Parts: sequence; C-alpha cells; structure tokens
Amino acid sequence: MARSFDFTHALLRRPGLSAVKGLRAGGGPDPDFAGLLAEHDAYAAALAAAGLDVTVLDQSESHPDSMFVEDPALVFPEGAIVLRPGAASRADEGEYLRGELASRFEQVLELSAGHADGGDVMVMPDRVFIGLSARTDRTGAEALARLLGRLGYRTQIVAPPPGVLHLKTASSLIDEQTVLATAPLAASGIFAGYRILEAPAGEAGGANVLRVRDTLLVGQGYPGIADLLSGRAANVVTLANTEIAKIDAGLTCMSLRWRAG
Ligand code: CIR
Repeated sequence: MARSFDFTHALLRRPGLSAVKGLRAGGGPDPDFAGLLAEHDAYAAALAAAGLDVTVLDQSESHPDSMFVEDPALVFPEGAIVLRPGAASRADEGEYLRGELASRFEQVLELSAGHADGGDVMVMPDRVFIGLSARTDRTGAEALARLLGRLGYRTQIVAPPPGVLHLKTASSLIDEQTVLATAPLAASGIFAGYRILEAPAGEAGGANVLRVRDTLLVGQGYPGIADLLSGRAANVVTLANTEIAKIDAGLTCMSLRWRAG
C-alpha cells in the first residue's frame, strides 16, 4: 500500500529575476539571484534523485513569489484544487497555474471563498490539517475542508500558535506516525496521537523538511535536526536554503507533489 509520501511526480516553477523581491515578513536583504537559482536547481535534482518525475515550469516575472508553487494549489491522486492565496501580491497565482493543473488532473476544483495557502495544508496519513494563519482565514479553511471532503479526505482545522508564516513552516511529516515540530507547535496539542520530534532550541528555522518516498530533504545548518532525523528515512539529504530563507521559504514550498494513479 502506498504511503502518503510515495509521490511519483513533482511540479516546480523556476524563479524569475523578480523572485529576489519576494515577500518577507521581517524585512531583510534580497536574496542573491544566482544563489536562489542554484538552490532551486539542487532541489529539483534532489527530487529527481528521490525517484520523482520532475517538471520545471517557466518563470513568471510578474509573479515574484510564484516559485513557491505549493501555496496556490493542492494536488492529490484524485484531483487538484486551485487555492486563493492570502497575500494580495499572490492572489492570482492560482489562476495562473490552473492550465498546468487541468492538463495533469482529471478534475480541478476551485476554492471560491476566503483565502487559503497550500503552506498551511499538511497531508497526514489519516487526515489533512488546515492551519489558520495570516494567509489562511476561517472562511477559506472551511471552504477548503468541503472541497477536500469531495475528494474523500478527512480534515481538521487547527490554530497553530501565532508567529509563523504557515503551519508547515513550523512542522513536517516525517513518516506515517511521526512529525517534526517546533517547541510551541509540539506543545499545542495539534499533533496528539503522533510521535513528535521536537526541533532543538535555536533550530526552529529548520522545522520545515520534506519527506519524499525514502528520502528526507533537510535544510543545511541545523545539526540538531539532522541528528534527530538520522535513520528516519533511508536517505537524509541536506540542501542549502539560505537564499530562499531570505524570502521566508523552506523546502516544501517549492514543489507540488503527487502520486499518479
Ligand atoms: C511568501 O511570503 O508568500 C513567500 N515569500 C514565501 C512562501 C513560502 N511558502 C510556504 O512556506 N509554503
């Protein structure tokens, strides 16, 4: 039986030059474009090495944050959902992606109310968590829960402790029973019933990791997290993410991943 992270395909979008002007909550310097591209290339190569069929779409200069394809859509073997990202500058990214989804999925559903970012959606083996955030409001979360129900998924709307961009900024699926979470999220009770690995003090920034088949992709510079995850998957691969981190991004945001039926 396929595990929830036994993906076969990934869809990415190359960063354009405008990506260096991507949104960031805390101000801070622009990322270096060559560095951003190198991190993106290494990420695409790591997904391919993990066994995925990887497609990289052309960049969009008019959508600075569009390399973070995870936020404007959700994809499942049963179909795709076009979301309504909560940041004004990202609002039409879902529409921009719709054609690509329609050519790959039998059904494409549309979020029609409120706002929701894919970064707030965590697909677990037994349910889909939808986190409320500055990008995902209750109207959007409830509308999304109805759409996920149509695709056959059980959902749970959760309110993570404030201060993070997305639910998955602070937590990640490691395997069918296990999550990695920052201390506040670990203490929140959201993951009751799962085995929780808590990100060590000072390493909250590394809590976004990506499980793909037998590989775990982990950000560079978090030795405690690397230790914690060692042996949790056949391959634990460390990737540089200093440039994407300057625009508040981690490893899950840069791809849409699904298992083709
Ligand atoms: C943004 O603020 O929307 C982008 N600069 C970063 C998006 C990161 N996406 C994610 O965590 N899913």
